[in-house]
Amino acid sequence: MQQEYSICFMCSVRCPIKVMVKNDDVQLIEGNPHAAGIEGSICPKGAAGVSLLHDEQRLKKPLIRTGPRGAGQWREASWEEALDYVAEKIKQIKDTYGGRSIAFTERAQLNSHISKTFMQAIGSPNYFTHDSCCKGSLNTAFRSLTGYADSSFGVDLERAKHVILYGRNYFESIELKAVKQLTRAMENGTKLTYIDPRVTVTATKADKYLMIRPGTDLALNYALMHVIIEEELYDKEFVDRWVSGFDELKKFVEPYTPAWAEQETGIPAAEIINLAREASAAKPSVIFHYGYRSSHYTNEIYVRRSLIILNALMGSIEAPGGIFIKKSAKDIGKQPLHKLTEQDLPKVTEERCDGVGTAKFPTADPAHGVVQLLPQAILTEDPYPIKGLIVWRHDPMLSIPDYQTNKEALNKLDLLVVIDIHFSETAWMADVILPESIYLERGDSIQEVSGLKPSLFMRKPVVSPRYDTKPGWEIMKLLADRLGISKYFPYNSLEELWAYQLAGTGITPEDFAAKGFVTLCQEPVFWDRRDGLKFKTPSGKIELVSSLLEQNGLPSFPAYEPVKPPAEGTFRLLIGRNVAHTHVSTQNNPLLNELVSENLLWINNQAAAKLGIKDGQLVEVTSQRGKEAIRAFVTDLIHPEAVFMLHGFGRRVPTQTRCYNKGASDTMLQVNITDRVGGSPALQHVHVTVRPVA
Ligand SMILES: Nc1nc2c(c(=O)[nH]1)N[C@H]1C(S)=C(S)[C@@H](COP(=O)(O)OP(=O)(O)OC[C@H]3O[C@@H](n4cnc5c(=O)[nH]c(N)nc54)[C@H](O)[C@@H]3O)O[C@H]1N2
Ligand SMILES: Nc1nc2c(c(=O)[nH]1)N[C@H]1C(S)=C(S)[C@@H](COP(=O)(O)OP(=O)(O)OC[C@H]3O[C@@H](n4cnc5c(=O)[nH]c(N)nc54)[C@H](O)[C@@H]3O)O[C@H]1N2
Ligand code: SF4
Ligand SMILES: [Mo]
Repeated sequence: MQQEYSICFMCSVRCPIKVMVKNDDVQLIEGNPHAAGIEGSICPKGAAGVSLLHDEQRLKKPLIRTGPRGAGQWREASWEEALDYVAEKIKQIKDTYGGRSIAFTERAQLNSHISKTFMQAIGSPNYFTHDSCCKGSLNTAFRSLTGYADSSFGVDLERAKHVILYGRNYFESIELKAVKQLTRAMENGTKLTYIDPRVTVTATKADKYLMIRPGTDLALNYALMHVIIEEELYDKEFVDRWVSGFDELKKFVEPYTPAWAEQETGIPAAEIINLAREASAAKPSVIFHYGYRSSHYTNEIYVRRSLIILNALMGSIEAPGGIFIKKSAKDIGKQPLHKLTEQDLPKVTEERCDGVGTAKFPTADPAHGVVQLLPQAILTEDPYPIKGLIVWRHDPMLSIPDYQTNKEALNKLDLLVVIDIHFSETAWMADVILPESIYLERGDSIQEVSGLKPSLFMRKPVVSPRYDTKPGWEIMKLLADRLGISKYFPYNSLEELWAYQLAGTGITPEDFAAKGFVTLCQEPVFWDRRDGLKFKTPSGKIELVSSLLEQNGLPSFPAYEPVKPPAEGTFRLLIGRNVAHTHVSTQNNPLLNELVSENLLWINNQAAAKLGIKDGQLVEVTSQRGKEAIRAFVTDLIHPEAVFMLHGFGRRVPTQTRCYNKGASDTMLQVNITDRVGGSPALQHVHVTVRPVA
């Protein structure tokens, strides 16, 4: 049996793995025993990579649509024919409407520098990632306060004395390393406070669980700041040195007392005061976790800002056991990996179709765009027509709220190309499907992981492709060749791509053989909190009164306004993930489908009793956008104002037989509204009615 090191891709956390291979087949997948923090462990999804490899229902050959969109009529094509077809259509659209009329969307990934290069070379500004729908508002919150994107921050769970999680459901919506670190820390006495309208697995592990009324976290945080400032519990030295706008904050939070917040959140004032005091007692080794998914409400950016500000008040930024700025290779004086985007590419001056980076949407991040605005841009042709869309490792049909509108938008395109491994709902609408080899069958661009100890990780093929599939970097190169832009893709093989990235670093692919990764420094790097912090704001400080916001006429501290509560007889629809599934990717995986084959509607027992709903009964959930059937889970573990379902079920693609029509789709019910400052969709701004199905 061979042993190979690579990187998992059953979700985009990308844990380092060890794969046991025999006769060109995978026997077992485990965590990489050499990787700090992981030490050999793996999650259920990671282990189920074997069943993805053997799945007969994944995409096997390029397909060209023969019937109406969404009718499921295809013919198999050779790669030559499929790529020629796509290139010809791109040329036609480009000639008629200009390069800007081609959009591209992907889940940000290791090869994103290739996708960005492709878009720039064809002259389009419309490169999107999934990011806005995940954590766009968190990104803007971080940039508004520190000048850094959210991806530049990490949490030092291992050394923290007190961790406070706001719906950051670590033990179900996992990052393996963080789960291990938090568990170890708790064994050593770290305190965990968990705040969620729902009793999750993480809640059951916490020292203190607070059931908050959905959508009121901002009220809680304003009251916490009120107590921390009034009782002078903040880190004065840190605030004096690194924070600007403190006096404005002090004045602003004055009216937001714990008694006021109790009315709004349902959390007793005494608990709020207690939390402020306990957290401060642990400072600076305390983490007010800023969250991961930040696509809940329209005030999301201000919720996320309030969490980051709480850390600033605790002085926990760049303190051991606090939140830290990730160090890149460059930060520690090492040559970073080369990216294709460093080349002298054609300048694209057109404005983006979502308005990001212009006066229409000045605060969201143009590096990602705001992808949930794409369906409207396609439908209205405002500011100009979008006629072609390339989708790589993303399922916008399900990952952008409001399924029916997404469908209308995709229907309007002249060209929809999907690069996936499964028949996603978006692939089902495509003109051409280009099947990618799965992560066990392909290599990708080498990954530079920033952090306290920056390192490089390598994904490499561990078995040969089972079907007529190709790696995405090769697909992009073959398309580029046909579009006359191949000079920007100076590689013909994985080895050449790696060599391009590694040039001048002194590191070779062989250096990854022993452990699967190369560490660029041995000891964790913290910057000096007295003098060495490097914030990227105009003032070089953490700007509570934000230059980014104020320059664009937006407030740094808007007066608290409640998120619209559900009317009598309706519920707020909350969503989330669980440990057996990745978003919309794994519901059809043979093993994972066996673990969790449908989602349930969590509903409060008293609310259910009023509606005559019994545990396990089929119910109909209706919103202003759609209607779905799902079985009820009647419980006192959820706030009475809310119902909850897992994302990713209620699937409509019949060839995915294991998950077809199982459970309900949140996307079908959601409304597409955006936090116009932060950039995330407000996925939980939807109110639903629930009734038993006889
Ligand atoms: N309605 C609703 N929308 C949401 C969310 C929600 O809870 N509800 N959650 C949001 C969040 S937090 C996120 S991160 C996003 C995630 O949104 P997505 O990125 O769309 O979801 P995923 O399930 O990660 O992956 C999407 C597609 O990638 C494909 N895929 C998997 N591996 C590979 C591969 O190796 N190569 C290729 N080419 N394709 C592959 C899968 O088959 C799937 O079709 O959704 C966001 N949008
Ligand atoms: N197993 C698994 N792990 C994953 C992923 C996956 O797909 N599967 N995806 C990864 C990705 S991309 C992401 S973004 C993260 C997501 O990780 P998390 O951000 O932890 O997100 P969710 O699973 O979306 O869970 C959100 C939680 O927020 C709670 N919540 C809802 N409304 C409120 C509210 O108003 N206030 C508070 N305080 N809580 C509320 C919900 O009840 C739910 O328990 O998970 C990552 N890890
Ligand atoms: S969390 Fe699980 S599925 Fe995601 S990368 Fe890590 S092992 Fe793979
Ligand atoms: Mo996410």
